[in-house]
Amino acid sequence: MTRPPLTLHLAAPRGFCAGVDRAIRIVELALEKWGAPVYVRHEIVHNRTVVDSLRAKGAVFVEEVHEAPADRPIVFSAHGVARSVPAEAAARNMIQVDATCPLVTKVHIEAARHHENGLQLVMIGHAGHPETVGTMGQLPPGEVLLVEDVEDVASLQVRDPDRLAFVTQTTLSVDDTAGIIAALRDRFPSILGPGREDICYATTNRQMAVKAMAPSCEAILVVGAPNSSNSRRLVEVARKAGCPHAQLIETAAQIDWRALEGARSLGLTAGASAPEELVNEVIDALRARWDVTVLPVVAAEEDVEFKVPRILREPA
Ligand code: 10D
Ligand code: SF4
Repeated sequence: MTRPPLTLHLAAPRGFCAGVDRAIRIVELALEKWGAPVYVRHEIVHNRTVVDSLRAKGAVFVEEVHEAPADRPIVFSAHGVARSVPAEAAARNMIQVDATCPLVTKVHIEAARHHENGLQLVMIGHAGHPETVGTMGQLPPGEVLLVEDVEDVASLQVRDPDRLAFVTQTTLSVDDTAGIIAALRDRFPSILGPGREDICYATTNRQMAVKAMAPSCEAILVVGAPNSSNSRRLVEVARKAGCPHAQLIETAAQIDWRALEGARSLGLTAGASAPEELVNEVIDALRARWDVTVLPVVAAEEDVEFKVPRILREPA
C-alpha cells in the first residue's frame, strides 16, 4: 500500500522544561532516599503518564497535606503552594520537599516583596489553577486581586491606584498577557511589575515555535493534558496564528483522525509536562497512515537546568 506524503512540522523546543524535569527527579530521589510510599501533594506535573509512572514506583498522590500520614515525606508539586501548605506540614512535623519550579518561586518572592513595600498586588492568572492559588497564597487572604482578562481590568477596585504592582502566572499566553498588562498600565500608569511579565522561558519558546509553524499547517496536534495550562495555551496560540485546526491530545489514541483526513501538512508539539515518548507514539501513528517527512521548526535552543533541593543531596 502506498501512503500519501505528509510534511510533519515538529516544534522545538517542545515537551519537558527544566522545572518539570527537576520536579520528576525530586520525586524519584525522594523515593530512593526514604523508600515508598512518598506522598505528593497534587499531580507533580499535569500529566497522567508521568503521574502513573511515579505511582508505580511508590509515589502516592493526594490533594491536601492532611490526606498524607504525618510520618511519611511529602513533596509539593511543581506548580507551587500557598504558605498555609508548608505551615500545615510543619505543624504535623512532616518531612517536606519542595518541587516548586524555581521560576514559580521567583514570582512568590516578587509578590512578597511588593506586599512588604506596602503595594497592593494584582495577579494575572487563571482562577483556581494551582499555581495561581499558590502565588496568591503567599500573601494574606484578600490581599491579591485576580485578573483573568482585559475586561477584569476595567472593573478592578483598588485601594490606591498609585500603590499597585502586578505578577503573572508563568504559563499564560504571551500575547494575551501583553494585552492585559497594557490595559493595567493604561488604567494605573504607576503600577510596578516585572520587565515584561513572569511568563517563563519554556512557555515563551513553545509558543514561539507553534506560531512559526501555524501558517504552514493544516492542523496542529498538541500533546498535553486538559488540566495543563501551558499545553492549552499552545492550542490557542496555534489557532490564533492561523492554523485552522488544533487538537489537544493526551496520547496518540485520542487523535481525531477524521479532522486530519486528506492533510498534507501537520504540526506537532508538546506541553512542558508531556514526555517525549508520547510524542514519538504520535509520530509512529502518523507514519502508519502517511509517508512522513519530518521538518523541525526550531524557535530557540534551551539549556536550562535546575538543581534539586539540598535535602535530596544529603545522605538519609
Ligand atoms: O498547568 P501548568 O501548565 O501550569 O502545569 P504543567 O504541569 O502542565 O506544566 C508545568 C508547569 C508548571 C509546573 C507551572 F509552572
Ligand atoms: Fe518552570 Fe516554566 Fe516549566 Fe513552569 S513551565 S515548571 S515555570 S520552567
